[in-house]
Amino acid sequence: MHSKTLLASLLAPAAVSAVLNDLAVRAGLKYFGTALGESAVSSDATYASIVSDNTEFGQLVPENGMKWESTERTQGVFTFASGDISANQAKKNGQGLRCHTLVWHSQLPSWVSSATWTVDALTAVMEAHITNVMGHYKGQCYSWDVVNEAVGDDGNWRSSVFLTTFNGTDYIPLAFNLAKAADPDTKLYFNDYNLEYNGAKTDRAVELVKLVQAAGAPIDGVGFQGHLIVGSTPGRSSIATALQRFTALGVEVAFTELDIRHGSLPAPASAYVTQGDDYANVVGGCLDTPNCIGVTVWGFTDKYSWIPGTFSGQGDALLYDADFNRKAAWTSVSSVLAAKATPAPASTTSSAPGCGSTFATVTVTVTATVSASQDPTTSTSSAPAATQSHYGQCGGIGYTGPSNCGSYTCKVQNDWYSQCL
Ligand code: 9MR
Repeated sequence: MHSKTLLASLLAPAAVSAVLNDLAVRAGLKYFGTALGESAVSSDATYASIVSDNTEFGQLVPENGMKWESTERTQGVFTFASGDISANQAKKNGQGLRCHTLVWHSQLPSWVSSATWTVDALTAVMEAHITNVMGHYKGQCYSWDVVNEAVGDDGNWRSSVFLTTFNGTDYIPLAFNLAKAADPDTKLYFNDYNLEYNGAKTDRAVELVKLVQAAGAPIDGVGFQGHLIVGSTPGRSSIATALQRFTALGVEVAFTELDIRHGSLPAPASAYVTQGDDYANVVGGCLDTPNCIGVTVWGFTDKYSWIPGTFSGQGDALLYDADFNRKAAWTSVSSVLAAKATPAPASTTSSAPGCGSTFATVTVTVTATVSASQDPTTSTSSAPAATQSHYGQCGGIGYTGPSNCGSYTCKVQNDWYSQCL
């Protein structure tokens, strides 16, 4: 069923110009995804149509709908209407789902954050929350952010009702154990920001993974949120180095909330080019890291972003502008993905996101004749003149495959990628 859905969407006219997830999958990632704004998707038709396109975004994460204040604002009363918006969208559109988040000091209702608890009482509260929320979404989440932002900006453990009550970090392995019991088949993540700089905060996050592992608790992944600033974003190899400190511990990594903001607005035109370079470095660092499994942007349009409300005068951090035009940053991301993407072979099985807890493998059959020059194991000398298939690559820097699209037209998507449309 999902194969048919995906195939239909690949063949639908609306899909032809949207490529980020397609390119990401062909470059070896599981997905390119976005946070979904729960109110924008129901009030803005343009937003809804882009966020529903699984060739552009193969994975969704609710921006707010699954947080504690959304799901259990009153103790013992669970509401899933807001979280279900993303889950239902993902299901309907054949997209994967990251689920966010369970144990976090922020967006925590005051009945949790302001009370004084014993360890036993707070353990029971955590267990009820994790069991109910994960139980509701069981089988739907590729991953859950079990613990969010447990490290402070200075590299010390972040102060919270959890750290205070447990008089230390025991709440962290506890949360992972509770999560495993609630849904054994989802990936369990620690998620935090500013890990990209490889400083004291990154050191502490490495320690966190080790302490969970040493406690015998399960941890599958670390999310690099990636809330970064134009011109101050680390370079590609530095990003890869930071990511690889975690993959060396046996966990996967992903960018989970990527946005790169201008420090002041209006920004000069040159800053939008720099922003594109910064995005390319982040995505490139992930591509350079085996076991960096995907990239999720924290929204896709500057029309809706948390940044101006938090950092006054800053913003324009996303891939589409406020009028839904693709920015230089979109082209940079698509280019860096396309540079690593393998050309579509004659008949291929490609990994694409599915509706369940994993990214399903679907078979996409295309009718391309693959030229010998596309296959590094084959001599090019006797290659027949080839025709690329509908939606296949037909040009771009470094591309050596067929440029003839037969009855279709080869259209330039960016410097690195032209496509038969
Ligand atoms: O984008 C979210 C915004 O709408 C909320 O008001 C805010 C509340 O803290 O949370 C934002 O999302 C955060 C995410 O859940 C965790 N990492 C930082 C994100 C940006 O603040």
